[in-house]
Amino acid sequence: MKKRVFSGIQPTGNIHIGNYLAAIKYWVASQAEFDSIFCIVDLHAITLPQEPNVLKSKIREVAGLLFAAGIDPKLSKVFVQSHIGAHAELTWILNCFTPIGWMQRMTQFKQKLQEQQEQVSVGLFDYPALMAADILLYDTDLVPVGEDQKQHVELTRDVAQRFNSIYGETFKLPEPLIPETGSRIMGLDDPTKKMSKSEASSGHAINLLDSPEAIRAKIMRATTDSLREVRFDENRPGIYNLLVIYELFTGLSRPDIEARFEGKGYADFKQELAEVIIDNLRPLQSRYREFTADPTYIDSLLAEGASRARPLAEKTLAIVKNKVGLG
Ligand code: ATP
Ligand code: LTN
Repeated sequence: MKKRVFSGIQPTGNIHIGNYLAAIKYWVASQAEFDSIFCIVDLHAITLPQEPNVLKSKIREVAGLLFAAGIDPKLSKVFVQSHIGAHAELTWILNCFTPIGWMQRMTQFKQKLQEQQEQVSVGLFDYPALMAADILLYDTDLVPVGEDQKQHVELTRDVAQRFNSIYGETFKLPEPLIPETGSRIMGLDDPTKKMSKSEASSGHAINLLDSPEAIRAKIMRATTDSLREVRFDENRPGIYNLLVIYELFTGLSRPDIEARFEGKGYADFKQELAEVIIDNLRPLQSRYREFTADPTYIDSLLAEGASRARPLAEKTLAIVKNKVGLG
């Protein structure tokens, strides 16, 4: 039996190289080894205000990007979260087994609370319970995510354990799968902040659909320091972040990379980094154009993904409802 992998991505903003290098790339690489399910989490997206038409088109865009990046719709199940009602239903049940204190400790919530000017919804607070439902519905073994999601996967384990201790073995306990390098790609304009889809500044992130000109401009403008040496040093977050991006796209070792730029300055390195990113994204961008030429094609792949995932989710939900005494 293959291990089950489950992960999710929000259809908000523009998918960036942080999402790609820490998550999507691994989803693609491990598809044959694992039984993989990937969810476009539109219910998570509406925890913050979204423009309805933009949200709808982003769902297709993210799906197109996943397929273009190499997710094979035959090998993996790819679907939209709101297409399977069991996600919202299990969330409600888990809510009733999750102490408020556990949720109040979530660092992502605390951070968003500070950033949001408008009123923060109950949905945003409850975000981790919905994520727990996503994961637990599918008897997930492994959850490949970036570092920022580790605490949410740990909460999922805690909720599952609590439910199991009351009702007997019901949920499998999932493990987060976080890459050693690149699990936290930083913003180009501010290397002390994680690269994020919701950051408005135009020089912040390299998006998977960025043009070569945009990529060159963003990399050349990326914040570094006043030193000159191109060397992996975590105390120099700007150049370190760019070097990690170079390392992940080229697959070269750190000593080889440092030797290659020995005696050269940041400008030389940045020019080469920009070309490396452009070359790596080019095939993905052209496959994206092919996939999205007919939007009904993406819709049909997503409908098929949901129809393959739904029976798994409904089976778990029925077991849970029965244990709790519902219906
Ligand atoms: P936002 O920052 O707007 O909340 P996001 O960029 O975190 O959005 P998600 O859809 O929430 O995007 O994340 C998809 C995947 O990408 C998750 O596994 C997440 O951990 C990972 N990820 C997001 N940002 C980074 C980053 N800067 N470095 C590495 N991985 C990241
Ligand atoms: N919260 C995640 C997206 C997400 C997810 C999941 C990831 C929703 N449900 C289940 C892994 C497993 C994020 O990336 N911000």
